[in-house]
Amino acid sequence: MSTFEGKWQMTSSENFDAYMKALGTSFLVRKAAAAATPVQDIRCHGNGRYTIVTITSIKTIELNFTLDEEFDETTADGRQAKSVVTMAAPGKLVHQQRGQPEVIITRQLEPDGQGFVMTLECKGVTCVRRYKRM
Ligand code: DKA
Repeated sequence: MSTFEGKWQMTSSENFDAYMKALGTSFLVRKAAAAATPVQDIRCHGNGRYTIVTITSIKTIELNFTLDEEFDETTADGRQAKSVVTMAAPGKLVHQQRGQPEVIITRQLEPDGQGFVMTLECKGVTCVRRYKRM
């Protein structure tokens, strides 16, 4: 069965600057973030526990969570959020950041399990980033 477990390299990004503007991210951080080509290292520990490490040349962000359980998150751009991640369907992880503003991040596995599409939504602005298994 295909899972999110593994290392993934970003291969494309659409509308990231507009998404970061909707978040309220400063010009300098937007420029630095736009230049990054992240690798995501996703580990599934069982019983719904996950670690997602996003590695860029600017910073490394580690997220630890259990599906369906709210946790305190400091986001990549420094916002504080009450977050929850659910497996909305097989191969579909939905990450809600409840805060100001509200953000929904969806990771949808491709049918062959060799990539996923990450969709980030804030204030009606949608950014799409594609990742391939390394
Ligand atoms: C993603 O995982 C979206 C988040 C990328 C963050 C990049 C670094 C931001 C530094 C402020 O593709």
